[in-house]
Amino acid sequence: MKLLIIIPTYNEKETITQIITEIGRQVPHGHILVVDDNSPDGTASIVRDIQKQNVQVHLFSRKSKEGLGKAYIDAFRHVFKTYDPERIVMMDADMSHHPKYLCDMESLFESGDVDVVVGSRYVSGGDTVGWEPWRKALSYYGNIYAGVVTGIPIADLTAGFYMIDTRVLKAVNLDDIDSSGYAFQMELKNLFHTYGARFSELPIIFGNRVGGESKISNHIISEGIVAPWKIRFKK
Ligand SMILES: Nc1nc2c(ncn2[C@@H]2O[C@H](COP(=O)(O)OP(=O)(O)OP(=O)(O)O)[C@@H](O)[C@H]2O)c(=O)[nH]1
Ligand SMILES: [Mg+2]
Repeated sequence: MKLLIIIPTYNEKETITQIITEIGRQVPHGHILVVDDNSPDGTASIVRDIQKQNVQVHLFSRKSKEGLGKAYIDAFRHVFKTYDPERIVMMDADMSHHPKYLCDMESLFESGDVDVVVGSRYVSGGDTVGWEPWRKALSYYGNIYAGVVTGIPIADLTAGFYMIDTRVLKAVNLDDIDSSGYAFQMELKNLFHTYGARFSELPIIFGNRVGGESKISNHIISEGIVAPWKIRFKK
């Protein structure tokens, strides 16, 4: 398997069909693994229906919602054992990370000198559209703050859209991560950076979710404020 796209879901029945269809259009060779935390809205049963028509769609059902970080780490271990793809994509289910960028991410890999491509809002050509001004400012200044505190040379440290060489993901110690949300994204990038992974940031336009509800909580925001200091002291 060359490419496996992991999509974590919690109550994403409104967008899951759209994102799977669009991924199929953009990268027909890609396999998709939906990692669902027993969504009460029945997201998993929609995926099971899609699986009847599409053998490239897979489902990993978890018992309960434990946050994005735990869902991804559990899924990575399952993927290493079950599929072992050449490259892994991490992306949200709500169409904020548009599948049209997947081909460009793959092209960046073809050069042979990239291990991790990050879909970035904060490099030239990238942006966020549809967010309220407070959220845009929180994300923009939050990323500057995180960059200064951690020293990691990535403009979008809270980005959740990646294409990763599986060898790099296998090489880092995922047990080092104990957070979710924005903090998880920063900790994961820190592991790649410490390992010496070669990054490339692809400019993306991050759109507002096209349906369903945000899972952001005050806990996720406050964890994100503390995370850069935890990373700095770990280094
Ligand atoms: N499996 C799983 N998925 C989750 C969990 N929390 C969030 N997600 C998924 O992670 C992705 C990102 O969550 P979002 O709520 O979209 O976070 P966000 O994009 O920062 O916030 P919005 O812009 O408001 O959508 C979505 O696909 C969610 O369904 C969780 O606890 N378990
Ligand atoms: Mg979202």
